[in-house]
Amino acid sequence: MTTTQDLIPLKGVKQSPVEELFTSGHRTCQGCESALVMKLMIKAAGPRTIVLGSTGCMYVANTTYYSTPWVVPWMHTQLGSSGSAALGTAAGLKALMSKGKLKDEPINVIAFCGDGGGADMGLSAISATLTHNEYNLLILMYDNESYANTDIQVSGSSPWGANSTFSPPGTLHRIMNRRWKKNTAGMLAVGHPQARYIATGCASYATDMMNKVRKALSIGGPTFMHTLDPCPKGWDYDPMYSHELGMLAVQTGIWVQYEVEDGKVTLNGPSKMLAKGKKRLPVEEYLKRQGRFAHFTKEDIAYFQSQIDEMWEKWWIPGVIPPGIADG
Ligand SMILES: Cc1ncc(C[n+]2csc(CCOP(=O)(O)OP(=O)(O)O)c2C)c(N)n1
Ligand code: SF4
Ligand SMILES: [Mg+2]
Repeated sequence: MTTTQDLIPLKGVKQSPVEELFTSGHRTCQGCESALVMKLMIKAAGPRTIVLGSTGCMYVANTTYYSTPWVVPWMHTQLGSSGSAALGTAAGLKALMSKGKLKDEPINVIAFCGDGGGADMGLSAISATLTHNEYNLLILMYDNESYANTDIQVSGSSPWGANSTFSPPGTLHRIMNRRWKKNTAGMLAVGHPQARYIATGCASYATDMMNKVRKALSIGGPTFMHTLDPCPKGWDYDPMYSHELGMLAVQTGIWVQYEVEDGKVTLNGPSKMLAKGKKRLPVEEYLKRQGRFAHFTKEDIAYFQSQIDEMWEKWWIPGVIPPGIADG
């Protein structure tokens, strides 16, 4: 395996590099947390990085004709192809270096995808890539919980009951999306024992997120990260509350922060405190702040809360391994 960069962990936000590699020139919505994920991701990775991105808001709004915020080399790839694009690029670099056609140095390869592109359409390519442990790369799935770029259609990562253009509440059926959010990072961690690093993050906890990017790129082999990104347009709230909503997602226990390193699971930050017994905030605190849940009745909120309670009280590992897997 080729070597990786040794990206040291940041002790705090003050230690983060000043250099901006995702700058002006993008046209994402005001308050877009996915854009913040891009900014933090490349800040953590540094200039010797190639970024690949599948179709979605972070491609379309970031590469409007003749304008781009990317300072590093960047390439678009098809909606379901973040896995294959990352693998092909890492393999290409390795071949060029071994033939002496490119200077032999560690270059980070990051491919990002949205939840539509990663949790749904490109899942098989990501899975295949996570089995090729001879290549170094990171696939980062930024999850705004919808197919946002095509006007907020429901995805396998959308929350139960959320209003979307494909699941609008009606008089006959108030809850149109009856599927529970897919457990993408957990599924990939359990299914790919040779992948050395799989983690979840949220840009509201910037240092934690950046350190996870650094660890994913330094550890070697194919790695995966899943971030939860508040999206003012799709979630229907004032853009000034993005940061707060990310924190609420973690503090209510809806979103669990963890990393799986060489098969060992560790819960991080507030999620670790919740696992140790700190009181979770009521889920309603998070739901009532977003227009996509405005049609929820008291019963709907109670149902949502019961599912989160079950995840924290009955799952083998909250947010990662559901109950029943080892029963019997
Ligand atoms: C194969 C294919 N099908 C459909 C589309 C249309 N399309 C472009 S972006 C997009 C939404 C992608 O959603 P997601 O991956 O969650 O990224 P987001 O837009 O939310 O950032 C869709 C359906 C496409 N580009 N390619
Ligand atoms: S729709 Fe959501 S994800 Fe897309 S640019 Fe706007 S805030 Fe960002
Ligand atoms: Mg999306």
